Amino acid sequence: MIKKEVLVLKDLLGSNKAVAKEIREQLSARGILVLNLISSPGAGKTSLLEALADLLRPEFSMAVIEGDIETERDAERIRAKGIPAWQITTGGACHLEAKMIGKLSPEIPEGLDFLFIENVGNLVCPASFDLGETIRCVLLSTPEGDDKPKKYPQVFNSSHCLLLTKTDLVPPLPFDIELARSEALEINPGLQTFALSSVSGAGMREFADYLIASLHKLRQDHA
Ligand SMILES: Nc1nc2c(ncn2[C@@H]2O[C@H](COP(=O)(O)OP(=O)(O)OP(=O)(O)O)[C@@H](O)[C@H]2O)c(=O)[nH]1
Ligand SMILES: [Mg+2]
Repeated sequence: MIKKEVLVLKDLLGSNKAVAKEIREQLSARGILVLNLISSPGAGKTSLLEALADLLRPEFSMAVIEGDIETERDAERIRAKGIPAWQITTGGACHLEAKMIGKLSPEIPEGLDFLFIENVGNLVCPASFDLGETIRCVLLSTPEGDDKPKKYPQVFNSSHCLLLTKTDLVPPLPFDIELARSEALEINPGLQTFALSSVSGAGMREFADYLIASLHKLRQDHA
């Protein structure tokens, strides 16, 4: 029984990987930088996107795919900023899968610069599912505690960048930014790390510049 379940999971991950590869190839060839944002519920993913919208436009265009278990609320927040957004409601599933993104691919407009995918709030399951992103970002917010990288290593290990969010709350919160950063880097020395706040704006320009540089690199690589 256990062996059968393991085989089904292997099969699911294998077919997800194949679809993700196709999405990455197609969207990269179109010059679109795809980002997958992963975090616990409430770490600040939608707030980050709202703040980024102000920094990236009008020079760059962006669109957002929102993943949630229920409600259209996050997509409505993004649309209120004048940004196209699609909401995927999983009805209980704790992560997005590549086939869900694949279904939306034909609707993604030509000439788009950035496609952000906000995953379902969960620090565990989304780590196993490639969505065809070029950059995977894990967000860790200061109220969650600086011990999380060592406790949930897979998502830090599989990400390209780490965003330590809500830095405006330190102090009074006893979150050690350098400890969280160094423990995440022990797990994955290649991580690009940023400490930022969507509320105060601290660190946001640096992150936006990283995104813009990554977009230029993607286009050079696919020229
Ligand atoms: N102080 C502070 N609060 C923030 C910051 N970013 C987000 N918040 C608050 O944190 C709460 C959750 O923010 P969201 O952006 O909705 O978080 P999320 O990760 O999108 O949440 P889910 O989609 O439900 O997983 C809201 O009350 C935000 O106002 C920040 O940089 N500083
Ligand atoms: Mg959200």
